[in-house]
Amino acid sequence: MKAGRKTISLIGAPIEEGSGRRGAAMGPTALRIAGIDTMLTDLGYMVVDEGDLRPAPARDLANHPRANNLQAVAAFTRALDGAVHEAARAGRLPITLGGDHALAMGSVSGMARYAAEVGRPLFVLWLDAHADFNSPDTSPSGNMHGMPVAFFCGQAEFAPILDKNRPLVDPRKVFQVGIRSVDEREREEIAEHGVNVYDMRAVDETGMARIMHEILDTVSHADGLLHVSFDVDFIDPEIAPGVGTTVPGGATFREAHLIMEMLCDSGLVSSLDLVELNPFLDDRGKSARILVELTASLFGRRILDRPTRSA
Ligand code: 4U7
Ligand code: MN
Ligand code: MN
Ligand code: MN
Repeated sequence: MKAGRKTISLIGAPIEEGSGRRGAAMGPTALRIAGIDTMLTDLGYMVVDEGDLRPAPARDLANHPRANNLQAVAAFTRALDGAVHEAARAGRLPITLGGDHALAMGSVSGMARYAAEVGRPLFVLWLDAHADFNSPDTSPSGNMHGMPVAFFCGQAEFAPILDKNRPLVDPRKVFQVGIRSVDEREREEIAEHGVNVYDMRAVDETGMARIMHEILDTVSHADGLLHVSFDVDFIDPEIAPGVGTTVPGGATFREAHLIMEMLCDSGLVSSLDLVELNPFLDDRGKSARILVELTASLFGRRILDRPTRSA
């Protein structure tokens, strides 16, 4: 990522139907207003803004009593699976601008297909307060933004949203960091399937640097691709309030930046989701701006490169 002039695709996914409330559909617009494209251009990247996705209507699917708005979620999943796969195949690095976290059903599935084609294992770094490993069977809410990890690991095959024979992600190649809210049955599923969870206690006890070294070493030794899925609620809500599912005790500003800086140095990141931003709940664009700042660190901005500005 550091070398050369890499091209980045910005893919807007204005989905909010996975979240059970309104507002996340304004996320892509807020990220653009916060300057995500010019920030990347200033860092030397070629940026192709593909605009907002048009969902591919999924009228073939019946409604599901325990998977709210299944048709709408499936429509975005299908469109995003295609768009992300296409961008990666064309040699561009896809950044999906969300949109609620159900969109990771599509973005990660698209990358899993790409990884299978190039013969490299796909790893997922899941930065979130939640594990998002529910299925319609286990979910207390029925909201699909709590199900994407189970979906791309093949553990939530309740409707033909994507091809059953698509490449799945091995749950042992999923690393979750920042976790502090897991449902009872979700907890059992995670343990059963071997998802790697670094909860907030692990962050406190071990420290973010050591955790990230461990994860990056594993990906690097396997010559893997690394998809990063960043849920705003990973950060403490006092810092980033623009999100519908706040959980206290989240990552600090510096912990989040350190992750991004270490990811940048690793050169392993193949794709990124920025999700769950709800501008309707935000405080004067604060959370959108933080997401753009964090993305800048991921793509090479250094503290010592930054102009000093007054607030
Ligand atoms: B997010 C929840 F019950 N687990 O399934 C559920 F607590 O993408 C929350 O991480 C899911 O923000 C949160 O509804 C989904 C709930
Ligand atoms: Mn999430
Ligand atoms: Mn979350
Ligand atoms: Mn299971």
